[in-house]
Amino acid sequence: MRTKVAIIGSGPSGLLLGQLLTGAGIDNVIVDRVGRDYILGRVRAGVLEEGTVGLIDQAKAGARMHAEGLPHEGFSLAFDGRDHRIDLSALTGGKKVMVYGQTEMTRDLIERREASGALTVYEAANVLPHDFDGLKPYLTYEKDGSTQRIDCDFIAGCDGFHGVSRKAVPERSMRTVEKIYPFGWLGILAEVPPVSHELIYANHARGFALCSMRSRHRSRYYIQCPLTERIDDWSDDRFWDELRRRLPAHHAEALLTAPSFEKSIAQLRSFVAEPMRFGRMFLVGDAAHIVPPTGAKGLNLAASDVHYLFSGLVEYYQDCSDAGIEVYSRLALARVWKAVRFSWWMTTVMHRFPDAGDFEQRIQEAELDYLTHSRAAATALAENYVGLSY
Ligand code: RFL
Ligand code: PHB
Repeated sequence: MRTKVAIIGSGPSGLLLGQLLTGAGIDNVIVDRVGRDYILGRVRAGVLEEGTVGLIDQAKAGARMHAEGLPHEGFSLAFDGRDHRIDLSALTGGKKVMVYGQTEMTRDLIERREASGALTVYEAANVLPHDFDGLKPYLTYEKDGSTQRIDCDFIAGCDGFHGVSRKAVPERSMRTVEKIYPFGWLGILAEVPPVSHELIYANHARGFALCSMRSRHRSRYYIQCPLTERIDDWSDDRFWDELRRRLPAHHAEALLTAPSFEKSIAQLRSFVAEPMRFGRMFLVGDAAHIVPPTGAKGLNLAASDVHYLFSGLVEYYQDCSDAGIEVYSRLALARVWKAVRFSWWMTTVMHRFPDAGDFEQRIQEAELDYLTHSRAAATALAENYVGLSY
């Protein structure tokens, strides 16, 4: 088989890139190691920046998102027993974020792809990129007992943090930077109206908590937990009790509960691999970088990478110019590092660190006080939360 762009991974970055390329007449094939149902069963991000919304529209997959997604103009920072609202729109000249689940966005993109007739190979084992240093890269994978080969002009490694594309790069050609945080997030989904119509990021002596949502009748809640915690030790009742303790009293009293239908623990990590281009292979999204979820940036960074790469590939095919491809890594990384900084900062401000002493604790309190009393400080938070421009 031959295509122009072979995409490894059918997550948000692979699907978004694939749909934009298809729309521009640039043929592409997506190969994923898991199946369609598995991909649609993953519960992850929930907050989309306007730039991400614009790219989904450009991929012609935005109709349901605009009908069912919830535009949010602010969120609450809860501490000292009360809410402190961050008015995103007032602080950023009218910008908003869209609360719409990654699972739904993925479903919309998959359906668009199926309607366009572009090929996705699911359940492909042993996917491997080859010869991306030269002019004729190709992918191999195993399916139905035989080895298949896709020849292409470019490979897009959209295969997430545990994928093969980054691992295929010789160590000497790549620099990686990593920070692991000393706690995780225990998250649940439940079919109940959210406790508040806006997100609540709570800093409490017992640890961080986040009240988010997927719709007006489906809630997504998280609590900070030690890394040693086991999911089986967390009954729904224990989770709800702990969440209530970390929220201001009026929210704790209003909290509606129901049996959870998803429960998982996520580790928090900052990670960047540099550069993001190796000859004719590009790393995109979580394959190149991970941020802790506190700033809601992971999926949005995957989208901004796609924006830069798509522009470069269009320039290559339509204007016969390498210029956009040459600058992909530099442009993407400049934005990535600002989001890494913001996610680290918001994680540091909102969580209780097990090794924090009195000094760190008092600095955190001063930071929260400053954020909620200085328009300049709140503006910096809001500008980053709604997403820096591309
Ligand atoms: P994905 O989504 O991991 O998709 C990668 C795809 O590649 C496939 N794959 C392979 N295919 C072939 N061969 C292999 N060897 C392969 N290895 C993997 C996988 O099956 C999969 O289909 O990466 P992508 O597309 O770069 O998208 C990144 C986002 O998924 C991620 O950044 C976000 O989910 C992060 N994130 C959040 N981001 C936000 O912007 N806002 C949020 O509110 C937000 N909340 C979150 C989050 C991530 C979380 N977890 C669990 C990681 C909340 C959580 C709890
Ligand atoms: C979510 O809804 O899953 C979510 C929202 C905001 C975050 C992280 C996760 O910062």
